[in-house]
Amino acid sequence: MTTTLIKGGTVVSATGRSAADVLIDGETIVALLAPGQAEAIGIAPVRTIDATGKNVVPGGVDVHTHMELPFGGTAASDTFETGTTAAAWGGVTTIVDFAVQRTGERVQDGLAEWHAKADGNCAIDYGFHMIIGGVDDDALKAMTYLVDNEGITSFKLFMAYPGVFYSDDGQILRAMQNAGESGAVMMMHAENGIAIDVLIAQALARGETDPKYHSITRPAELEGEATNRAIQLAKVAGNVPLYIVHMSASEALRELAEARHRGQNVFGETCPQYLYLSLEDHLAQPGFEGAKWVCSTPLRTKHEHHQDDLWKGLRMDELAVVSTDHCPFCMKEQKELGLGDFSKIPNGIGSVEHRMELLYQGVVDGKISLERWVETCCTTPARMFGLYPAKGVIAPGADADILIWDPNGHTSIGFEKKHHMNMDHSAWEGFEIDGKVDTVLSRGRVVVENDQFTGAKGHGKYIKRGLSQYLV
Ligand code: DUC
Ligand code: ZN
Ligand code: ZN
Repeated sequence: MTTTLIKGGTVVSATGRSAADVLIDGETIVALLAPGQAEAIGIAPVRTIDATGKNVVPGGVDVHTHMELPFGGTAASDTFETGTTAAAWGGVTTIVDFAVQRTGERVQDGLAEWHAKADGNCAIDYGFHMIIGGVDDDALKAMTYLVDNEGITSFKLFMAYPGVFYSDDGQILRAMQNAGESGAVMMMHAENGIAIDVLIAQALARGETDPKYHSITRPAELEGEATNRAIQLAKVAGNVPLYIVHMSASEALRELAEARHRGQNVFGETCPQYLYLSLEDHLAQPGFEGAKWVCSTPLRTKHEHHQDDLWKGLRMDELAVVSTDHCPFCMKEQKELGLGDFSKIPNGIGSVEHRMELLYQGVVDGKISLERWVETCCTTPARMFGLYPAKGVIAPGADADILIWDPNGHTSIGFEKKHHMNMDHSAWEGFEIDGKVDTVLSRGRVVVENDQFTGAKGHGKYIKRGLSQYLV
């Protein structure tokens, strides 16, 4: 077995920080030692990594990615190989991607398709949630089977995208009741897609075709309304655990916070794009540029304090998790499908590489604490989705998934700067981060060091997840 000692750093967890050396045996963390103790008790590691002046944190856990997702007549441009490699570059050591059951298809076939895409191709560990695009008796049975046998313990439904992924309220209720019985978490894309489709048709009829209309036709009220409806349905289904994905609007956050204060078992996730980007500064850029930032839920206006509310929600634990909803598309031949019609622009932004960096800037800017950075990006996502304590924590027995973060380093994000996702642009062009990914370990293997990727496709293993640790 190879022993590695990460020496001299500050180990940061969700609850505090301390000077400690981390001893790794093979793929596993075996001890946290007082500084210098390893030498004192005669441990001679094969490899020593000097982390002096650096933060030693759990590897990032991004529980919302879409590698190779077929969408809008094309497919997300990152493969499992390119996407997980980019994730590693960004200090992420686990992703949970969404396998898809399309309407009319068998759940197991959708899952098999995702395994075939990912198997042997991932640079870091991965799990799957399952999108249920057609809730019926067979799908409900399959959901229970997946929880019991396949390590898939969370299911995403859509209140948006009628005719594609959409579930009606009856289907949602049935799926939630099923999840209540099997112990699964229901994940919800909460936007009123039926009303949105009316607004889209009306906008196009008026000749409003630019990318900015993507946000204008998906108003914050319709995110708030759908969020409330999902919360009420989950309550009626028996206080089933509900996780609202990619929250962008104050209206929706208010519904979430009220339900949490009432004691309901509901959790929220936001993404870096909603914390930093806006309708005016990004989506409404001249010409077709704004297509880079077409995603759903959409970027919101900067004049209605959505971003401030989301940061506050993160501080106050109204929002539990930051993920990326990584769903990259190139401008050429992909986003371009929507030239002259914003509703045909494939929805998605590529961010899997930058979440740890962007949220760390929130620490520097005083928006969240260092510990909350670890909690929202590593520990809570791992606990929420049954990956803990193997993932999301630096503790004896945990997988040696570790990010050594240099708070004195600097990262310039941009297509010609730091950018490893399979895209022809960066949605984060020009972002400057006061900190830097220094070294990344995935199950004891160094996968990034000295600005080099040293991992390999096939190193990443499929993880059968357990039940959420937030069930009550
Ligand atoms: N939102 C996106 O932006 N892309 C993929 C699916 C989704 O819900
Ligand atoms: Zn979604
Ligand atoms: Zn998504």
